[in-house]
Amino acid sequence: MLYPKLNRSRDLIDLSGVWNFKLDNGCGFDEEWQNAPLKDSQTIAVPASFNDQREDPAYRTHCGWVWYQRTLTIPAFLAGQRIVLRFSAVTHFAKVYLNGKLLCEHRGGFLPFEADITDKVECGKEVLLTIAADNRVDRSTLPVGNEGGTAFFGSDNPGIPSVELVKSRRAPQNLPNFDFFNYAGINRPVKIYTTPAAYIEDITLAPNIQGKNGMVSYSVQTVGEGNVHLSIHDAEGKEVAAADGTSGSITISNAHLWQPGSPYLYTAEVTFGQDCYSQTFGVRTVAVKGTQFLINGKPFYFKGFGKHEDSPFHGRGMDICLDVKDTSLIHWLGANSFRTSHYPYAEEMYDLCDREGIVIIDEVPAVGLGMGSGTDVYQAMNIGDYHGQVIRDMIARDKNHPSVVMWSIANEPDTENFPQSAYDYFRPLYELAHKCDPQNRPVTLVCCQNNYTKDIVTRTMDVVCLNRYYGWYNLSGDLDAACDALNIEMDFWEKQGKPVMFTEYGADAVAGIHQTVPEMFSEEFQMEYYRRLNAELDKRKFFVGEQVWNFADFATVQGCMRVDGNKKGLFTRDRRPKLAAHYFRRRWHQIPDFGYKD
Ligand code: GCB
Repeated sequence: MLYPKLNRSRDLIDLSGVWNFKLDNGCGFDEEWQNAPLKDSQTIAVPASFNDQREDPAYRTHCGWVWYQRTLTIPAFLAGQRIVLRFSAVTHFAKVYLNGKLLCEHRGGFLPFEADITDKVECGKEVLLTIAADNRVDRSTLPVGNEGGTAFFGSDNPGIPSVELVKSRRAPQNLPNFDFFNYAGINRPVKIYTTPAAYIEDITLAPNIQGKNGMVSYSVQTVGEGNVHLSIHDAEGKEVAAADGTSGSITISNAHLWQPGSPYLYTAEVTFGQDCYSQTFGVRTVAVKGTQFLINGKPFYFKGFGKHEDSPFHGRGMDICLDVKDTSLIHWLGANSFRTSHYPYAEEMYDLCDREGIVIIDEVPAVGLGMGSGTDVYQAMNIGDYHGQVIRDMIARDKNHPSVVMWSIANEPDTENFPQSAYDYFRPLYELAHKCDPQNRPVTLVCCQNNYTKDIVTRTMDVVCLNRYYGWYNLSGDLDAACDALNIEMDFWEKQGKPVMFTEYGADAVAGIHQTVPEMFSEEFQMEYYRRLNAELDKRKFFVGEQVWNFADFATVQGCMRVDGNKKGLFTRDRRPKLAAHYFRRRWHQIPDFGYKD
């Protein structure tokens, strides 16, 4: 799916701003709120999560539908163009109405959807746009909610009659089976774009390297009559290659490669009849060979983090200034990569990373699948087809980004209790991801700390990605024991003959707590934890990356294990460095992107 752009054939209207908003306590659809201006509405910023925008506690605890509304007028001069209404993400389920009529619906809170409204609006005439968004998470959503149970890190000791009774009486609640606040609403931009009647629907570019040249397979999907012309421009805007036709292969002589730290971008200028579109791309390859992760044929070492889209006031709302700041901090640290834990991020971040030379592991919102449920979720949950659709949609959206080097098809599913079921569930999804990707990038699944000897899924991935908390959730505070246990597990992985990396390891540190003798929750302990574990990881040649948990402190559901959110950040939520950030800054500037373990 193409990102909406303004150019000589396409107009673009951004609907960001202050909209009308109302929480629905159950009567919105019966009263048909979509048909008329919302009564007693409140103002709300779009894009942004609604949850932290007002002091009403219901904005944090609401479970169900919320309504957004505004009027708009498509300019009269756009008559004759094809007009499309596009949502970059509405969390988690959306129904869109134009003048009270249902235009489209979309399941899933982290990927774009759009609807052709050419025949639904009269240019020059005002229309009422209403969006109903559902923030509920349950066993049919990704991420997964734990209806009937407790939220992640919630604690209800079973069997206490008064507790059980109160739970059975209380109104439905969102009980996320994941450790980040369930920020919801119109989290990303809403835009209208136009195209000519015959238009370019999609562009796919798959680069390869042959000697000094770049070979780019391309295909252009179009609707309507016309001829496709494609012209490749270098970073200075000079044409370096050209071709005609909807698909083929094109050679860039003496190509500049895209690589972490040196992000050279080409642009494919595509024309089709009256329409045109510019798609940037990089010439680079990604492959796994033995125990190495290769970018452009060279062994790459991941230095970075799992992140979240999370910030004060905006919640999970797209914040381009924060994205720029975060990429600046990534460079400041000497890091080179992050994982989009635990959902695909806003498209703008991928563009930025293409330009900044930062590497991304791109993850679907499949988090919370089964952990703690005690049942075979793979049999009990009918979610595989939807999970596959989300993988397809994410790859369709992000396939052209050179920054994306690996797909993650889940975070911490249960791979231990029902190993065969887990394997039967994930194997087709792994194969699907490979099949969908025109660049055939490596595919992984991020595995929870578990009995790794029973887990038969993780070891079948292209890269073994481990979340490990030795010294924190296990062997808490005892770093000697943590290192011992880590080494025992690493001996196991060494035998598997795959590249292995940490996609999470970490310790909470409350900024400002200092100790001469480091204990848990102090900044000193967090730093010491990393210093000790890294010394062990450095001894392992097959170990290809350290992504710490987390880049910055972030909001979570309330719970007795969380003090004002998760405090495992190297930075505070407002991006102030903790001691561990300074430690990693010293360490990572000395570790090269390529050839670290040679
Ligand atoms: C994990 C999860 C992550 C949590 C983290 C923690 O394993 O993948 O979502 O936030 O642990 O801090 O507990």
